Amino acid sequence: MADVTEALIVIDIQNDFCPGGALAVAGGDEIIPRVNALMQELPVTVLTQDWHPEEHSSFAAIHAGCAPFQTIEMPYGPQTLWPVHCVQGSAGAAFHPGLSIDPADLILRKGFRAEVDSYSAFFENDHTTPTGLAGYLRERGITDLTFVGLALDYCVAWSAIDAARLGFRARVLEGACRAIDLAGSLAAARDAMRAAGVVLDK
Ligand code: VGL
Ligand code: ZN
Repeated sequence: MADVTEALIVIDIQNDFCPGGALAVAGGDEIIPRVNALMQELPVTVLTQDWHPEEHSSFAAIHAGCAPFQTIEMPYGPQTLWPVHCVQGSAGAAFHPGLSIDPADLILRKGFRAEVDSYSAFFENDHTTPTGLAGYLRERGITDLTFVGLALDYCVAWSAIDAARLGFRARVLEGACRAIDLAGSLAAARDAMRAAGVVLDK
């Protein structure tokens, strides 16, 4: 078999991150046709799915006196608080109906521990608890990763930065992403990605 070294990593294209969802990213659904086409071009596809328990610590609603989009200090560092989203088994946590699921080799769920969030597909927000994705990719001999999905400035950026730090070649196709852009988060994420050696592409 020819060596397969490339994978497409599709981050969190779920109903709650698309228009009408609990944490809607503007234009989130617009990227879906291109993402589906990319699955046909790249030999391996991994889909990630934000998958929170009902009382997840990233939800503003469980912190007295806190509002969504405010940042608080957690034992593992600063954490932005979000509206309740992507609750396990809910319609909002389901993949957008337009997204192709069948080409995926692996569907990786993340954020399922109540006490810690997980933006990155590789590590929880404590930056140390692995999801297992790096091991999966390495065992398959995959070295080159292309990231697309939602949201560019959170889960896509954190995933791509971790990938680069772990020694993968990491590329983000910005045209196949949309951002939340909270208080300069998009510009900061772009800077951090470039500094980590992530290639930003159209
Ligand atoms: C995300 C905020 C909270 C993301 C997930 O997929 O970018 N953002 N949970
Ligand atoms: Zn989340």
